Order: sequence, then structure tokens, then C-alpha cells
Amino acid sequence: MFSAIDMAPRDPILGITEAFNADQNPQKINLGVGVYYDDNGKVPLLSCVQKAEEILIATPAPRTYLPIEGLAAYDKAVQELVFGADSAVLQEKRAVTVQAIGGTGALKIGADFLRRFAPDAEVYISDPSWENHRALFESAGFKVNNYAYFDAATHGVNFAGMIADIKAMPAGAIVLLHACCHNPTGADLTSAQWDEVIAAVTNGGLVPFLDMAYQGFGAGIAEDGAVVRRFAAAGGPLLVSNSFSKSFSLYGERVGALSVVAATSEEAARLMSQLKRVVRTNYSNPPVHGGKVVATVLTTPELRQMWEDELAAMRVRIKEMREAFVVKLQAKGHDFAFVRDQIGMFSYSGLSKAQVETLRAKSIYAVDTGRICVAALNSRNIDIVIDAIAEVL
Ligand code: PLP
Ligand code: TYF
Repeated sequence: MFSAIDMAPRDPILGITEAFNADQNPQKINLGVGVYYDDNGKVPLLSCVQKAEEILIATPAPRTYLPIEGLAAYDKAVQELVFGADSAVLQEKRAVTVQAIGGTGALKIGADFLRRFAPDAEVYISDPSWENHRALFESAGFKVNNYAYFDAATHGVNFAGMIADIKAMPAGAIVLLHACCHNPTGADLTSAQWDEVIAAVTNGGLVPFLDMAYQGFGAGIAEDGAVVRRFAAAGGPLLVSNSFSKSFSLYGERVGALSVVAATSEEAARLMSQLKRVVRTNYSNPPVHGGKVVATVLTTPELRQMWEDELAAMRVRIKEMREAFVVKLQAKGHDFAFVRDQIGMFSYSGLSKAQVETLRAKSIYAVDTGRICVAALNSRNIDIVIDAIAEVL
């Protein structure tokens, strides 16, 4: 029966890393995958994580199964981070949170849950969006549509198109929104534009699903989370997936969570029972280590401060690289000022597929769409990248 099975297409982003790894050039640079590297080009191991692990090692614990919904201290800390400890949804016990296998796992639990209770709804994702959004919701059985998002002419958001598309969605449609640091474009909405989106989503009876994979990489932890709080305050159903892959540099530990906001605490209890059913039939219960590390950091004041400082340093370094990128290209006569206005790890650079291919021949790897990971630039490689881009322009 296996002889007729075709080769599946490669993930376009993770495929770049494979090509990069195979490249023998010692000067090679990977601006493809969305990973934060420090100025030495290394994926950091945060000090707050190391300290939390020291605490965990000093108090050895047996590796029993976690509850289906995950570590209680983790779920609580996630809720407070995402919604704010003093928010009405938490005071009124209307939010439920399950620990998930990264942000991807959170999206998958949400998709399977929605598919069970809204089988006829269609899903809308931004054009463009993270590659896996479409695949995840399609594999859960949904029809996935795009809403207008990026304007290549301005390198920013096509807000008129976006809001018109949202207003045209049928009631009950599921609209996936990037809470901050849009992947792949780096173009975010303004606060006033979010007001309009929240009103359109609420008035249209849509189901918002906020994906927050980069909290803290935009304007700050609370600032980036503000959109979630505003949606929660608007009433109505709400799903939120969040990931600590980037903000804790814990990619391989797979730490994320799905939170769902209900109308009442009684409804919340029913939702939780159904979320647990989804988890149980997928992988039973989540792994222990990453959740413990994150919970320890978030609930230990000294470590929490350390994390906030370390995350701020990552955020500031990315902004410095954006600035350097703009200034250095300006000096060569090229206007990339829009890169300064984009936010988070990525920029849609406007480079064409052909230009990206020419860069690749110089061992500089970007995504075919022109997406570059600004967080992979550093003080040693930026001049090499700038020279190469200036040449291909
Ligand atoms: N959502 C977006 C927008 C992302 O960019 C990512 C990146 O990996 C994810 C979700 C998935 O997060 P994780 O790597 O924790 O599964
Ligand atoms: O967009 C990115 O580069 C990150 C990492 O299937 C990633 O979100 C990319 C592709 C993928 C999983 C993670």
C-alpha cells in the first residue's frame, strides 16, 4: 500500500535551513528561519532559563504524567501574562488555558476544537500568513480563505482591504489574526486600526483566533499583549494561542498554550472538558520540563525580572539591526526606510524571488517571498549582507 504514496512537499522555510546546513561556505548566512540569534550568531540560552533549571535540578521530582491540561502553575502564569492578572475574564473565571506543544500545538488544539463545534465555519487568514496556518486549519478539515493584509507598494498593511474583507465575512467565520509582530511581513496594525478590527469582528459575530508567537518582540510584553486584552474586553468568544519558543528561546522544548474565553464560568468549564478531550486523543498530556521552566521564571520575581530584561535586550538588538540595515543601504543609495517601521523578527524586504536566488548563490539564505529574519543579522554579518543586497539591486 505504500508504493503509491507521493513525496510530500517540503516546508518552504525549514527547507531553506536544510539547504543552508548543506552549504560548505564558512561565510554562509541564514536569514530564512524565524529564530533569534544573538550578536555572536548563536541561539541564546537565557540566564533566567539556566537559573530556573538550577532550581529544578536542586529539587529533583519524579516524572509523573501532568494533568491533561498541563501544569497548573504554568496555565495560571500564562493566563496572567496573556490577559493581565487583574482582567475581568480572569476575575470572572471565564478563561480556560491548556498547556500545548508549542504555538503550533496550541493552534492545532484550537483548530480541532473549533472543527468539532463549528464544522461549517470557514477560516480566514491574512494574505500572506505563516505558511503553517493554512495547512493546520486545512488538515483539521476547514476551508481556509485569505483576507487582504499586505500592501507591497507601501510595505505596510493594506488596511482598507483588510477591514473591507473582515466586514464581508459571514457571521460565525473564524478569523485568525497575528496579535503582534506579523509573520512574515513585519507589518502590524496601529492601535486605532485594531479598534476598527475589534468592532468589525464583534459586530460581525466572527470568532477571533489570536496567534501570539512573538510577545515581547514588538513594543514590549504588556504592549504586545494589549490586543488580546482588548479583544477579551470586547466580549464574545475568543481563542488565543501563544508560544514561548522565541520569547524564552526554548524552541525545542515545545512550550505554548491555548486559551479560550467563554461567556460565563460555567460555559468555561464545559469548554475545558472539550479541550481536554482534544488533547487526550492527540497526545494525552504535555511534557513536563519546558512548562516547569517557564512557570518557575514567570512566578519567581527575581527570574521574572531577568526574563523581562533579557527579552528587552533581544527586542532592542533587533531594532538596532533594522536601523543599521536602513542606514547602510541608504549610504549605498537604496531606500529601505520601511524596514525601520516594520516590527518583530521579520521584514518583507521587497526583494524578488530572482534576487533571493542570486543572494543564495552568495550563500545568503532568505525566503523566496523576500522575507528576511532581521533577528539573524549581527554586527559581523550585516556588512556582508548589505554588500550582497546592494549588488543584487
Ligand atoms: N505562529 C506563528 C505566527 C509563528 O511564526 C510560529 C513560529 O514558529 C508559530 C505560530 C509556532 O510556534 P512554535 O514554534 O512554538 O510551535
Ligand atoms: O516562520 C518561521 O520561520 C518560524 C519558524 O513549519 C517555523 O515560525 C517555520 C516553519 C515551520 C515551523 C516553524
